[in-house]
Amino acid sequence: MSAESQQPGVLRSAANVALSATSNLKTALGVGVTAKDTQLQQYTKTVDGTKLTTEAGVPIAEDNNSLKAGERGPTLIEDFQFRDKMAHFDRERIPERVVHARGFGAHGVFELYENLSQYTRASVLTDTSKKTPVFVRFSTVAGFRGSADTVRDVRGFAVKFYTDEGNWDLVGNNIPVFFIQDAVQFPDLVHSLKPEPHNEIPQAQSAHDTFWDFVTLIPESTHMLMWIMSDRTIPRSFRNMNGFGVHTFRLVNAQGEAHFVKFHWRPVLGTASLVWDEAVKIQGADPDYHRRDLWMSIEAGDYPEYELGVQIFDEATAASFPFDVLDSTKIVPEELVPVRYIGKMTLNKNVDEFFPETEQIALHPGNIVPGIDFSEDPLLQGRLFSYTDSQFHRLGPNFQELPINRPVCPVFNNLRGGASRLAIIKGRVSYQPNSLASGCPALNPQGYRHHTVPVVGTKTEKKPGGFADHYSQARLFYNSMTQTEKEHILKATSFELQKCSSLEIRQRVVDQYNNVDFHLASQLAENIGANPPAAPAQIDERGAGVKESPGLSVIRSLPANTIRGRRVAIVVAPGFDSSALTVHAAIASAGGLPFYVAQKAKPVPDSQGSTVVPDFTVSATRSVLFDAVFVPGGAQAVQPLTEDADFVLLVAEAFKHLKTIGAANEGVELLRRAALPGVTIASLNDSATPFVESLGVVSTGSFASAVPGGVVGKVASGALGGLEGLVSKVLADPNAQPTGFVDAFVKSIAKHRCWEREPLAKKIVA
Ligand code: HDD
Repeated sequence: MSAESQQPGVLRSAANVALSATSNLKTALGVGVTAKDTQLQQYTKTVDGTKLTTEAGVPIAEDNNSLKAGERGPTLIEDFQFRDKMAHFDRERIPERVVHARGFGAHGVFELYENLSQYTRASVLTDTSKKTPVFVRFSTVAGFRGSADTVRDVRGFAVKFYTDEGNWDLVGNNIPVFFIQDAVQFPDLVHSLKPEPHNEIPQAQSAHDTFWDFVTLIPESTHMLMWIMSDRTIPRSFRNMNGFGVHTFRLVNAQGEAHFVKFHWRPVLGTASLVWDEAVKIQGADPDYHRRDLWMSIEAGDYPEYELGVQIFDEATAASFPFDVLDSTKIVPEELVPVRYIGKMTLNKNVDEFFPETEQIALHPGNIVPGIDFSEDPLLQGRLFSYTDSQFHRLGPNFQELPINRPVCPVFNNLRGGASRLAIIKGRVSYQPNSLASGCPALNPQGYRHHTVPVVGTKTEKKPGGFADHYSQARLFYNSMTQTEKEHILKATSFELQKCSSLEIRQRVVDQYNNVDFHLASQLAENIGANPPAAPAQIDERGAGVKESPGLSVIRSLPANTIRGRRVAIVVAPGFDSSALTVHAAIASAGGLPFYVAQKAKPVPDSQGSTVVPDFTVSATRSVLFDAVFVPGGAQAVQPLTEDADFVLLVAEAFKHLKTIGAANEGVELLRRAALPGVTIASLNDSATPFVESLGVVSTGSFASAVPGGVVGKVASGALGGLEGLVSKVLADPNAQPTGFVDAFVKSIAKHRCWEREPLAKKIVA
């Protein structure tokens, strides 16, 4: 049974059954069975057909009533079953991660497209025949374990590669830069971001005084502030999110030659975000929105995929850049070093149990393998201490022995003892060098060697000179945004600062932002009651390396050619017409997820007498949980929908959030009732026009006019076969022009949002 179908108010439909059948089929075919899966099997138990025992294996006859002296008590301490059960329960929780406490993980495989032996001897990056098992944990940074998924925050994107030369962890974020340059400031940064210590408010928010107080006192945060105030920090899903290793690392080849490298992850489904009002509402409608999406897509066999990219450059090239590649507040623009996509990660298995896998996974940027090395980036250097220390605290000294952390290659060394040690190692030797065990475990000449780097200079706390440019790349980021994205940065910052009580801090943000853009700072001042800057700040922009980098903009980079994973609500009431089935089939055939939404949790008959089983009732869901809405026609079907405020809200809110709305035949009446600004619904007229699209609203030609961002349409019954072909054609070729309603609807969904509609959407009350 899928996770979603277990939720109250969520019904199990034929579509869901089909999805889990696919998943079972994949499992039966052995897709995703890796060395790590086989290893984990040794520790995995199922309860089917078993009988209850204590942890000591003693069979249990009574578990619901404790042992008492007489029926009316008191309870006896000799009830070992009660004592053990209670004592274990009392210790079920371990310290949550001090940052990135809320996370969600999955297993998968990494496959390499091209051999990088010119640069590295790491087998994971040189052997294209290998399928390296991986575990990924996505996370938010600030919130506690129980916080909501869609808060504005950086997302962790941490991958453990179980290579045959040991574990390599790429512990990155969905943003390629960081707030600070030196790890010594990390505790201060985190203290400022977390809930304030006196009252532990607010939860999972940077919108409060202490955060903005701190970041306005450290100008190196400016670049990252632009990123976190952008829509990158409210991703649509983990499947629509980039990942970055952030730091510059080194690749070292078999000859001992080193190159610098930056790591990137690119989601195959494209990068996409929520809009802010939607993100806020999802926090209430489904706090598990991101984890549920990941879980369900894997259960459905629609495996999330990410391509691994590298930017490789030598030290001389690095020296020619106007910024320092050891500074984690800087990117290396793609225009200077293009990203080469060298492999793909596919997430194909959900965990069997959250705690032993996702909670106990111990990720650490210090876990590297021969052929990969660190750079001298002071932020990275500090991380190398913090993570092991953190794992000792959370999981104890033998955390590497936990099943999820075990490498898939042999492990032999002279570490011994410590709490909860598992390995039993024969013999009396636990030191090196030794002769009593013939020198074993012996040193391996092919083993890890640190790359030799000449070091000169004076012992000092000073930063390198190149770390002093705090604004040129912040400007590069801002200037690379579309107007829509610039407005979102302004709105997000204005929102956050309205939650800051200190006028002095608000003013400092305006002054800091003036180093990025005069207009942005002036508008911000206007919004938050601060003084506007007197004049633009004079900044030497050459430090950025390039003037503009379109790839930094999500809107400019979105490949508009897939609806995979997009959720479409099809509203149905008794008597709905056949367009619902046509659209349902077309969405599913294009890899989208169609769901029937009805008034009641019982089968809904269509105009021909057959029925569909609703997936959701309208009162138990909300438009924010879908990417598009479709309203079929049907003479009797639409009238009750127009009289139910929940359905009217479903359409109005989808419009506000710039989503595609489709309506066929009488279905346009629900759009009329929602009073969509800028949308004029003409009278019913069976004209030959196949559809009208305007601003993401698509309809049968005769019903809608001047509808920004939507589709309304009339769908000929029995036309599914032809429509299916058209749908795949418009998705394969982004320039293909839709000729029918369904392909226009699907193509509009693939665009994700209709940004042109935003000025009108502001007018809608939803
Ligand atoms: Fe960190 C967890 C990413 C700087 C100290 N960090 C953690 C996780 C991610 C990152 C994704 C969660 C891993 C998981 O899912 O278990 N951290 C980053 C990135 C950074 C960064 C991309 C900057 C480039 N972190 C950073 C610094 C320090 C830490 C400078 C300390 C000096 N991070 C930690 C930690 C955590 C952690 C306290 C919390 C629990 C854990 O490690 O396992 O050690």
